[in-house]
Amino acid sequence: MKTSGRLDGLLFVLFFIIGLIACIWYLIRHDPGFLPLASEHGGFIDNLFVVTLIITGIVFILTHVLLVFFTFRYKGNGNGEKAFWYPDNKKLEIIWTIVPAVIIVALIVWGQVGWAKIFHTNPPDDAFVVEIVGEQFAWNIRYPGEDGEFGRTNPELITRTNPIGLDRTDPAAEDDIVVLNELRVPLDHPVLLKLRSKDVIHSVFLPNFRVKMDAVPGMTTTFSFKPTVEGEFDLLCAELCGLGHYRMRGYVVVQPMEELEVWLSEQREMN
Ligand SMILES: [Cu+2]
Repeated sequence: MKTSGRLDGLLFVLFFIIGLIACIWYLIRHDPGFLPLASEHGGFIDNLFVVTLIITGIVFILTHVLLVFFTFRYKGNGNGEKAFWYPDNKKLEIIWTIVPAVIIVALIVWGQVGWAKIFHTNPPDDAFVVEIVGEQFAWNIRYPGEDGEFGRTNPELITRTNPIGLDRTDPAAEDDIVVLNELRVPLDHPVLLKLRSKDVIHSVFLPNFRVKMDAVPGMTTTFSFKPTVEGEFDLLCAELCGLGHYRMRGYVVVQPMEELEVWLSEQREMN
């Protein structure tokens, strides 16, 4: 069995090198980048992802190169060698504990500070407010209308034509506009999303805007962001919410406020 140890080692090195090349080739072929960015805060999230990927990538490659090197360098030759007993090295252990700890804490603090800015900062009073009510398997999008106020809803009033159970006897509900799967938001203007769900947990996912937030039955969750690119984008559900989850898909239209107001008044006439 003299040669088998050597063969195993060579196979391992070969496996490692082929695997590494395959990973790099895959990354180059399939653009690992994010979808085009269309929101103000998204740049921070992208940077955080990229920096984390670079740091963990360097550590990944370094540790694996060392792993292969040591296995190869100190392999047995079948001559009955005894392993060298190396119980501990305080200095080395302190270094490899403190260095990763500092890097990880720095990443976490950076992430937390940025996230607090995105999530725990109150949106301005003139933010464009939209309500999204998830259901299996669609998004009901409600605009508050001219009064800027959402009217009362009542689950008992839910019908095919009144998917969120809007109580039209409430004066605030009179000008509310409810559309299906069509989220329109103004360009370069803060948007506040109010999310609810009629049945199970859904997750509002706007990949281009780096927005993802659960819509939970019985409560209202929020997310505010500022769209910075005009166009049409995806509105997806990121929570496996049932058999039709895959088709729970809407779209987002970002357009200048004036155009959006024209569209809203058209919808008001139809509603
Ligand atoms: Cu869903």
